[in-house]
Amino acid sequence: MAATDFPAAFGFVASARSGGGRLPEADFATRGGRTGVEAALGTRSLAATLVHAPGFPPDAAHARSTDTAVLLAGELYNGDALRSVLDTGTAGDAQLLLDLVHRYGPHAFRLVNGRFAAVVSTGRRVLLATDHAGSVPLYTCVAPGEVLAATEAKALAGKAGPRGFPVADARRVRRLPGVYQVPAGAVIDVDLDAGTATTQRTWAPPLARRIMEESEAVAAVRASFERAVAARVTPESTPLVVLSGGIDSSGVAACAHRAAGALDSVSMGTDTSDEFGEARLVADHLGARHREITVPTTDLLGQLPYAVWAAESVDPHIIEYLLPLVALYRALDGPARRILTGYGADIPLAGMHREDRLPDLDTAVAHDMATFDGLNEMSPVLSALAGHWTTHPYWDREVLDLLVGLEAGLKRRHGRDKWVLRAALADALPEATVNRPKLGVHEGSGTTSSFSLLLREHGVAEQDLEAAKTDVVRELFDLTVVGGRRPEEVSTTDVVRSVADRITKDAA
Ligand code: IOT
Ligand code: MG
Repeated sequence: MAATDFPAAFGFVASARSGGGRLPEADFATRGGRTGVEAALGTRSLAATLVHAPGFPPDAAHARSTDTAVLLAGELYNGDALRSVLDTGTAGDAQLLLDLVHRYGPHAFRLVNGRFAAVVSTGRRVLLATDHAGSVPLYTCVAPGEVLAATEAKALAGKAGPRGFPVADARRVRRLPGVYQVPAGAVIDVDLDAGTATTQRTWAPPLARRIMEESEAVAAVRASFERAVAARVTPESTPLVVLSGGIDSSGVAACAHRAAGALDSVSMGTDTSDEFGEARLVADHLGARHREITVPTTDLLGQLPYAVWAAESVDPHIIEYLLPLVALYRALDGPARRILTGYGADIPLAGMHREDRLPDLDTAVAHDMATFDGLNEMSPVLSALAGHWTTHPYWDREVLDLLVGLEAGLKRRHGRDKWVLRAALADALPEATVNRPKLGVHEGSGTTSSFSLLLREHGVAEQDLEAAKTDVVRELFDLTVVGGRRPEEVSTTDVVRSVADRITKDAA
């Protein structure tokens, strides 16, 4: 492991104030070393606690000039392009952002392709910025004279109260009054004295669709995707891919192997269900060093509090997708890893949408692109609770723009779902992998069915299952994110029992 294997910081809690600095302390799910940093900027200050890979000081995560300071969690993938518009050769992602902000102001963030959350204190203004996908969640609490910001909502629990000003266009966080989530692809621009804020969008999903020749589309997808994977692989270490053996993660594995010259892969299953054979086929084909991890189903459901604590999401479907991954990240022993996933490929390609009609397929794409924000399904905290850093190449800004914008007939073609992706990766993978139908992680691991079974065992009727799952996830959110309970102190069974009792009483 080397310093450059990881972003300089995974997360932060920050305070931008008029007056002297106040170093904010907070609880995080993100594991790592903590370093306090402080910039005095004349009559203002920016102070923060950064969470980072242990043993590596987060120097590249903060930068300052006389009147401006920048904090960054995460990483940038188009650093070379960004440097090309500056005269200086800068080192470190935060310094690069600082130089860009000097040149472009808040519009700097329109140029960046990355996985990050950032805070900038400049003049009387505080800028709070997310990447296009909001893939590193960012929360804030604003009052005249002080802006608090953190990459986890729980870090702001109890810090806002009634003094939190409303922030236009930002999402309120359940049961945390005064705490708001910065939208995906946005810069919130706060006037520090007044505590007022305006939001500027730096990215929006394309609404138009491009018509392309088959071969042109296939080549464009392959080239763009290879670039995205290569940007996420570091020279010093072997990448680890979480591999189901489906086309999405197998494509990541093939390109990561190509970019790094070596590959580790890992596949997760439960005692009821796994995709080990399908993943092994791909690992053998690529010559990857491959591992299989089996998590007993009761352990898996017992980790629901961790999934909700990490994701800070109250969507039960999303939690079912994320739970097996959280369990997998927690089961990885050994040193911290840089992990690539195939997560998110199904959204621009409507891979979860099992039907042939193109109008419905494009409706699904448009719907999912309009509703992903705030679900936190790409949050780095899901793995950072076990010290690992994840990145999702299908949601690279360039790949995503391309995939979303392809006309639906390239996504469903020749009787195949995700056709353009399958064709783009055909020469790099076994034929059986290229043609394999979609199986969601929640299905492949049996998560959805075992969660349903647990509720039925507690007396929940079939028609109440969805509502019960929603209530369980909300209750877990209220306990761990709002209430500050550690996930190891929270019992899935107890929460399921109390939700089931309430629902069966209501039904009686
Ligand atoms: P799925 O596509 O099955 O899994 C997402 C990623 O998790 C895979 O690409 C792979 O990297 C990893 N993974 C899945 N199963 C395993 C396994 N058994 N072992 C190791 N790694 C595994 C849900 C889903 O079907 O995941 N995610 C969709 C859709 C999200 C919907 N969100 C939304 N509409 N906002 C996705 O696009 O990833
Ligand atoms: Mg997938």
